[in-house]
Formats: sequence, structure tokens, C-alpha cells
Amino acid sequence: MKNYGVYINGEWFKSASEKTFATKNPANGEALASFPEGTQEDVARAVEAAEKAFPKWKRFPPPKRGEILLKAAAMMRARKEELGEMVTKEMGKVIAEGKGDVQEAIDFLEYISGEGRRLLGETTPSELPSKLCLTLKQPIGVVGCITPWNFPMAVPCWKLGAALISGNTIVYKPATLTPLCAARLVEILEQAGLPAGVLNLVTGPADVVGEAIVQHPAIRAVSFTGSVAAGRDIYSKASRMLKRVGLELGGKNPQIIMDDANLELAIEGVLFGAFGTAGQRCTATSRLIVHENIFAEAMGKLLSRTRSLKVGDPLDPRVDVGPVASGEQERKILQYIRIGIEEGAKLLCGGKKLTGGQYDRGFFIEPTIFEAEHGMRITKEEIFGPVLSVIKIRNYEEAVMVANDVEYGLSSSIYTANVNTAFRAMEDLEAGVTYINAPTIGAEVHLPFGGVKNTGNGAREAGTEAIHEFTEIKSVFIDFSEKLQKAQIIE
Ligand code: UN1
Repeated sequence: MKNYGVYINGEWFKSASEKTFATKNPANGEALASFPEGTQEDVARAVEAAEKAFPKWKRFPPPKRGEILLKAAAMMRARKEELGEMVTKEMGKVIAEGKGDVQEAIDFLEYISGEGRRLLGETTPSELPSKLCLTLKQPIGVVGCITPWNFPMAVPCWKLGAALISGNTIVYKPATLTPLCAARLVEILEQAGLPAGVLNLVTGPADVVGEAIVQHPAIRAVSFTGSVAAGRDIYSKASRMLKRVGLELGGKNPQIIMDDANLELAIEGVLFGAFGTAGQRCTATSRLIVHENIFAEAMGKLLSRTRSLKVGDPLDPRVDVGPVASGEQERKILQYIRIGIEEGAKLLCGGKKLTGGQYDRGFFIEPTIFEAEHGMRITKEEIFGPVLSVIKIRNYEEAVMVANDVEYGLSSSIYTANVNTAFRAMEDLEAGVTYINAPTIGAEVHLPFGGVKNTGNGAREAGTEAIHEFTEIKSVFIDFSEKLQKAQIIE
């Protein structure tokens, strides 16, 4: 088993801490590698390296930055099998999705590398003659990227890719469940030609390493994906220091099925949306809102399809649902299942931890479906596991009311054959992402990604919007009249 250190100024160093932790395969408990529990001192060293590297990286032509990202993407493409397996081994999503995670990372790096030749500003006329105005996008400086475990390649690439193309230098803290994916990403970017000090990695607990990143005065922006509680804490601390903050937090994503929908398609969609990645996506479908006219038929189809899902070794391509990511995740999900039963929701299938044979070595939970009343905790709180609540509604208005009556607003979906209903839903659903006749998961990298309400603070990742999170806009006025011209002064 390899022992990693912290990666600072282009080299792997021993951490200031003696403490280490192992990253483990959630399907069988196998330890994959060991990483340091980084300290405040490690973060300070990483910031120092990033500050030193910044002036040169800022002047590094953006198209050349793009070439490095493009090369990293090509290297990842060539190693996609191996990297996909690593994702699956470290966090437990099934192998097709492990490779999908890598593909999403590749897609974004390729996409954002092109921004190196755009990074567009505006040019406008002036109110005065012989004067021109324009805007420049400039890097912010040293930025902190704090990433989650559920997309250990894709989400870090969204953040690092956008921060790098914009000319920032980085202190990167990955989730403690997936440091190996992070280390591999750093190695790839180094081999692709990223100069020393531009990207620095410190692993370790959120309350030490994350906290040090948020509190360090030289880190001028923090980008975070994770829980609402952690996001709130980061936002309140960082905003007091007037830092730029980008937050992508939870979801309680609804899929609506209207009585005119293609039902087979809608059931296919909810199976993928609710149980893909064992429900551990911010975008996972956790509420199915079904019209009463087709409720019985929809339930019949949904339950028989769900019962036939194969749960097991995520490296086996025949398996549909892998383990959840950790013992802590497992406890939290099982507790929500108990809460659902206690508050009177009807458990229609699943509901248990799987045991016996290979299941005893990992964290496996049956795909679980409740028939619930809107307002129960399981219909309102993020569970982040393979648990779906089904809610019966009478009409479109009630469907939208239920869909919107939660604190989150990341993804949403409606299945309907009525074009007017579809267009109304595009406007009515309170979410950063809405799908028509498609599941709540599977956003593509060239569109902005993020949510409304407690899902975030208005920032968007992916798409060209990603650049806004990591750039300052400068307005420039060029006067070539060779005399003093006074704006706003009318003589
Ligand atoms: C996340 O769960 O944080 O839309 C990201 C999707 C993926 C990204 C999910 N493309 O499901």
C-alpha cells in the first residue's frame, strides 16, 4: 500500500502531522492507500507555494494553459479504464458510472481548455470622442477548492479546470473518502506540464484542513461542493473576510409523472435517477410525484423493476447498484429509513442493510421505496442514498406545489406528452436544472450547473459560467484624444 504525503510546489512532502488515514474500498474494506491528516501548517505551506507561483501563472498565456488541460484530458482518455476502476474501488459507484465520472472530467477539461482562446470581455464605445472602453477577465489569485467524494474525478475537474484556465493558483482539499483519485489527478496535471506551485494538494479532515483554507487570509476565493451545514459554515466565515465563495450544496430532486406520460420511459428514468450512484448524487431523484390516474400502474411497474435490480460488487458489469460510500453514510441512510417507518410512510420495497457473503465486508443497502405523504421528513430532507419517496398528486398545480415545497432547488424533472405542460414546468419548477422527459441526473458539462434556494449561493459551475466563479472583471478606459476629457461633466 502506497503512503502519500502532501503535494506542495510540485513535490510530495511529509506532512507536518504524524497522523495518517487509509482510503478504503467500500465494497470490501480493502485499504487502497494511506494519506496524511494534514494540518494548518501544511495549508500555510501550500498557500505560500501558490502565492509564489501566481505572478508567473497569471502571465502564462491562457491558450497555453488550455494546452496543458487538453493534454491532461488526453492522458485521462488513454487511461480511462484504469481511472474508472479506481473511482469504483475508492467510492463504490458501479463501473459504468466510474468510467462516466472520468468521462465527465475529460469532457470538462476539453471544453474549458477552449476558454483559453476566448475568456471574452466586452468592448464598448465611450460617451466621449476618441476614447474606447473594454473589460478584461483577470484571475483572483490563490483559490481554495474543496471537493466531495461522490464524483471524485468530475467535480474536482470542474473546479480545478475553471480555476486554472482563468489563471489562479490553487490549494486543493479533496474529501477524506477519495484522496487517491485526487492524488492521481494531481499527478496527471503535473505530467501534462502544470508548473510547480500552481496546484497544491493537502488531504485531511474538514475541520482542520478545510477550516485552514477558509480562514487563510491569502486565499481570496473558496469553491465548495458538499452539505448545506458545511456550506453555511464556510459561507459565513469566508464572507466575513470578503472572500468570493461558490457553493454547490444539497438537493431533494423531484421527478413528476403526469397521466399523459410515456410510463415505461418515466419508470426507466426514475430507476436511473434514484438508484444510479446508489442515490449518492446531489442530483439524485429522491421524490417521485405521480398523478393519481396512473398511480397504481406506475407503482406496479416501478416495484417490479426495482426488485430486480442487482446489488453487489460494483466492478461486476452486471451489477446495477454498488455499496454506499462509507459506514457513516450507511448509518445515516438506515436512520432515515427508520425515520420514514416511524413517521408512517409505507415501506413498499427494500429498507434493509444487505448481509451475508460479500455483503458483510461492505456497505450495501437495498434500493428502498416508500409511499409517503408530502411533508414527512423523508420527503423534505436530503438522504443521499438509494431511498425514494413516492407522493400521489391530483393535478399539475399540486405536483408543482409539492415539487417546490422544499428548501432545495438543484435538479427537477417532468414526464409529460403535453407540450404546454412541459413548457409551463420549465418556468414553474424552482431549480437550477429542469429536465423534460429525462431523469434528474446526467447534466452535461457545457451547461451551467447549480441550484436555487439552499442548494447554493447563486454560483454556477460548468459551462462558460464556471469562469465567473474564478475571475475578476476589470473595466479599462483608453483615451486617445490627447486631451483631458471629463466624463459626466457637462460644460
Ligand atoms: C453531483 O452530484 O454533485 O448531473 C454532480 C449529474 C452529474 C453531476 C452530479 N453530471 O448527475
